[in-house]
Amino acid sequence: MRKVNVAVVGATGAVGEEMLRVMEEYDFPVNNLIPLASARSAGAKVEFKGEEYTVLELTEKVFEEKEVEIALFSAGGSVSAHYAPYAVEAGAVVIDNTSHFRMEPDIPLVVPEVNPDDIAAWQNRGIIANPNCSTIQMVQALKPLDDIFGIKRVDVATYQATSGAGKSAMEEMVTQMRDFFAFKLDESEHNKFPHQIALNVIPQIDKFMDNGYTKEEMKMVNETKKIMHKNIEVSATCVRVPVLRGHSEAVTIWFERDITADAAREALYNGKNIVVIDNPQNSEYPMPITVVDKDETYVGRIRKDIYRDNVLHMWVVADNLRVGAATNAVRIALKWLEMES
Ligand code: 25A
Ligand code: L14
Repeated sequence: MRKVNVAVVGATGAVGEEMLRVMEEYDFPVNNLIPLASARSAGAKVEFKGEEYTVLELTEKVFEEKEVEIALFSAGGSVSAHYAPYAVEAGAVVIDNTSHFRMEPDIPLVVPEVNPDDIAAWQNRGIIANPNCSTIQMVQALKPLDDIFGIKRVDVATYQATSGAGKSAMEEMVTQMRDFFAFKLDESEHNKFPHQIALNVIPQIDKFMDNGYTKEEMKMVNETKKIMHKNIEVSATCVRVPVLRGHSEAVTIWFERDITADAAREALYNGKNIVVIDNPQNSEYPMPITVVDKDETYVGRIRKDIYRDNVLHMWVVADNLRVGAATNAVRIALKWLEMES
């Protein structure tokens, strides 16, 4: 595979740091690595394949100056909105982790295990969007089931880690835990979350919309349909839990055809980048601590509905910074390279 110049925008953030690690592990064919962040971090060092790289400030001109061919963006929606067009103008393909471009009809929204062929539409605007973390792990587990049994409807409740909201959100939770043990929790601050997150559970991620759902919940609704090319009914309740890393989901699926737990397990065993851990008698099922640093999506607690033969329940867990962000972006980049070379 030919070697390319790769920029990581947000290289000092929770997802950006993970992108460097995943590219290293996948032996991504990097010619020159260009780590970019805000002026706050310019001059900082990051390590990649045993070498030190200096973080540069993100500017409108840097993509052209450094002859960037692939630009991985993970520095928030407003940063992508402003700078992605400059990267495209300079001839790079942008793989964007934010929600900014996802629902634009001419921009592909890709999970390589589910809709790899959509990458070809990168030509339209020079941009490929990376879905929301909770959506990625869910559609990866839905795909092998949909192929055989036909999905009509999905009801999901998420248990989302603090790292989804970035590094400073993880720090906020750890600070509150420290304050708890110093008997100072009532003085502890919260900026990243609408309430204290340590020793708590918050049924709100992102802002509320007029229909009573949050933006995060509506992302799962809209993105699932776009990725799966199918008008599946989705209803989501997204909840923040005091976990640093690893999103969990309790998923209820309504099928066109009747299903058994064994048949579902069999289909999932054959799913791409899916690991089944389902031995409840021995208390074996995936948990956030099971999936840290893993590149697969884990499924357990697979069981049929008590009342209906066409309804199944399961538990889906993945590392949100990897499967839900960095790994998916790097897999898109590899597929893009394969197609373009
Ligand atoms: O704007 P949004 O959409 O609400 O997104 C908010 C955040 O979500 C994360 C990411 O947080 C983003 O900033 N994010 C984005 N996509 C994500 C995804 N798919 C995602 N999280 C999960 N899944 P982050 O903190 O992990 O990473 C931020 C990175 O972006 C760089 N950055 C920010 N603004 C920038 C910018 N780069 C260029 N131009 C800008 N205007 C950021 O670099 C980081 O690499 P940095 O230099 O700003 O931050 C370096 C370190 O500084 C700390 N820090 C962050 N904010 C502040 C701060 N310190 C002081 N004051 C602050 N306000 C952090 O610890 C950071 O690591
Ligand atoms: O849309 O706060 O990709 O957990 C992913 C992380 C939105 C916020 C996205 C979180 C972001 C979400």
